[in-house]
Amino acid sequence: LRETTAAESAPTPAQFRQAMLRHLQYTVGKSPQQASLFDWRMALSHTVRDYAVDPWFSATRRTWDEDRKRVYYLSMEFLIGRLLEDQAINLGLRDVMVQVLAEFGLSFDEVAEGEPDAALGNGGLGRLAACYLESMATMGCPAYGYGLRYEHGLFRQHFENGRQIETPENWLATDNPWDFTRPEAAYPVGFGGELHDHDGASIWSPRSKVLASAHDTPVVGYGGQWANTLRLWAAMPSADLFNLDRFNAGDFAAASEPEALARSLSRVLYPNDTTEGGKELRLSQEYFLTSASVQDILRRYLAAHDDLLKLPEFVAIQMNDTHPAIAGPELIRLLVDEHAVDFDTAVETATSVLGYTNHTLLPEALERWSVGLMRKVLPRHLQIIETLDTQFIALQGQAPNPVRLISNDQVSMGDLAFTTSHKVNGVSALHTELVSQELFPVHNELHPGRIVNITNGVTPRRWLKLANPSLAALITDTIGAGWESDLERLRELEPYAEDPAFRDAFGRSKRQAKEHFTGWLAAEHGIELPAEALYDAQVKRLHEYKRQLLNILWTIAHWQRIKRDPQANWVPRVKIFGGKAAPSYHMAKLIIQLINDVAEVVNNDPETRHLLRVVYPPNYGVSMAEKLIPAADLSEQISTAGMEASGTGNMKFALNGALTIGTLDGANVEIREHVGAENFFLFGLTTEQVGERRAQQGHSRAALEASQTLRDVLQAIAEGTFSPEDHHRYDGLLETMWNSDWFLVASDFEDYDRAQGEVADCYSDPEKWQRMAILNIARMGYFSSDRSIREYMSQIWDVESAL
Ligand code: DL6
Repeated sequence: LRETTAAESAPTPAQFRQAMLRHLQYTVGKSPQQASLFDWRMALSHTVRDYAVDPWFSATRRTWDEDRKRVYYLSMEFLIGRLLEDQAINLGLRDVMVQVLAEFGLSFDEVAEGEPDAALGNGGLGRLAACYLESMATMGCPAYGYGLRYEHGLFRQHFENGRQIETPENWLATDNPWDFTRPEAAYPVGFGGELHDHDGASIWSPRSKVLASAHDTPVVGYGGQWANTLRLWAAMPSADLFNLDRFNAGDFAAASEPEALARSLSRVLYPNDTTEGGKELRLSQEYFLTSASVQDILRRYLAAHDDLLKLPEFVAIQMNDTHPAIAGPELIRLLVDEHAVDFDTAVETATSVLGYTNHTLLPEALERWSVGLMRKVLPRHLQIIETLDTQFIALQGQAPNPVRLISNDQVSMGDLAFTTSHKVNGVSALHTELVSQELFPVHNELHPGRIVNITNGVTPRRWLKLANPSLAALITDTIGAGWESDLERLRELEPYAEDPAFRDAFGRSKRQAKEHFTGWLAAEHGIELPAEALYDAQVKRLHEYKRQLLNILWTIAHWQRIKRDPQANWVPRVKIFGGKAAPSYHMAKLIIQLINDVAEVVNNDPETRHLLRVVYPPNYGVSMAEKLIPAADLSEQISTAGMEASGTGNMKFALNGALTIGTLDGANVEIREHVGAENFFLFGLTTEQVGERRAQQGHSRAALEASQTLRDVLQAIAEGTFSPEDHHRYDGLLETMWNSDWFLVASDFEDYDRAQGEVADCYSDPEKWQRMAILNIARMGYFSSDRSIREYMSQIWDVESAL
């Protein structure tokens, strides 16, 4: 039905052409003869955006008219990538757009390639937020995404002598055609200052105020029936921030100081996804996002209602990790200080409205702010947290060592988020289990049922239909259209795993995806790759727990084996790596350098280069992923069990017909259950075994002593085989391998090697491989973000679809 609707309202090529030429002339100010690719992209984007406005208006109008409950998704990160093709697909405009451009001798790919990625996120958490926004619009869930409009998104990465170098990203350097600026939606956000007591009430007088100003992007659902808003806040210097007296006295720098501070709030995305840096600025950014959003939410609610106690009937706020966890105290503050609600009622109301998604168990990523910093930046909020802490301790009765929101002079944002939420969710079944048992056991006992699991998902529009047009076309030809918004329908492909003609067609589509990727790789990076090899990919942020190290050590072992017996029947492999390391994460950067050093040696070895290549295209991001993931045969999901909360790359690869080699970690567990254990290459210690192994003294040395293969690898590194100019480059890394190995690379190496052997055997039997790949695709329907959003709507937000 939705597709029919989009198709019915889709313009004819002549109408689209006219609309685009109009924008070219009147918005961009160019004629077709003078227009550059940039000009065409601007005209095209404005044209597509126009078609988004009608569903956007009608969705907004209906939500007001029907007085619907709205969802507000607060996230410090939205890793959106490019929007042009995504919006065009959802509006049913892709074909007409491609056709009209061709009439002007333009290729859509060429025009689209100029669009910068909106890289307002670090990795999984931010990309998940982008998938969820798109799915909320597709499901007709009235929603706003709230984030920050960073001037500089995630840094650009390039390599110099194999080392990661970071430079600023500049996505707003040219016009952003998707933005609607809303100067009228602006809120003051206060920082610092003093508390005064007035008749027993606390009055906060902030030291400075910064204006948050809204920029809106319509997010259209698939089929174009519904659209929501992504509202990003930019920090604006307001008139009262500028010190005219100082300026007049000639002290220009001091006069602009508050203005500079304001600007820095939305200037950069923190490039760490595990540790926080620049503490004061980071906390201020989090509060800036949260306060502006909560003020906006209350303003919208009060425009149609007057009873603030009914807020939970009309408002659901989801906190994406602890980054916006100050939302609880902020909402309580606004209710108590500005709307005269009593404290306990305010707490109850806030808790009924808020939900918290936990995305990590890593202690270094669980935010804690020092009490001193909190007092300096947010004194009134600290006071509220202290009261919440007292209440929480009381709730624990006579417990000798109660859990506290404030301990060791630090505020634990995870504990705060938990106590101010009516639901807390983990992002995969295993992760949720660990959240309940290990992270929040006391909370869980006090509030049984508050913790729920909602396994992550990915949007099939971007990650299959857009990214992999040849496979998407094959699926539509085979089972008909409609799977895009009903992904369980992929099950209908199952019988085709036995059909030789379908398997051949699948093989051709994979080859096309490989050619698309390698064509881009050659044009962009001058790297040529053989198309017939097994493409074995690990793309994700660099982190020790994700174990890119295990992968590259195995690659060295594989190279050594080929060299020992070059005539054996080797399966040609391309090892593909992609991902960025946090700039201050030394070990992760060293692993990047090792991968690049190994690539240098292996790729230049005439004896092996037809059998093994290592490639690491720099600056991995959403648009590279869209080309790379469809081309992969093998997906590396090899984290130490118990450490990856879910993963979503694992879902994108399997949905595109890559087989997974992986541990029982995060959503791998559920992927394996869905696709079938026989269609998944499992290896490694389980979460429980990881705990036991770590407790064993000398486990790293013992594991190395048991593996001649791994010792040979480490020996080659130690001898400087990959760093002839600096034999000591990897001393630190080798020392870790021998003496600590917290991430159990050595312990899992032999089993990983066995599983990689199975991969090679299986790939040598194309019929078998293709059958397994097709069954993976057919059984991945569960991992659509539409399913995740349906679960959030029913289990957490209590909101109905408007469709
Ligand atoms: O839930 C999205 C994504 C998971 O798939 C990854 O497993 C997890 O590592 C990631 N978590 C973060 C945590 N950052 N912080 N804080 O990015 O979330």
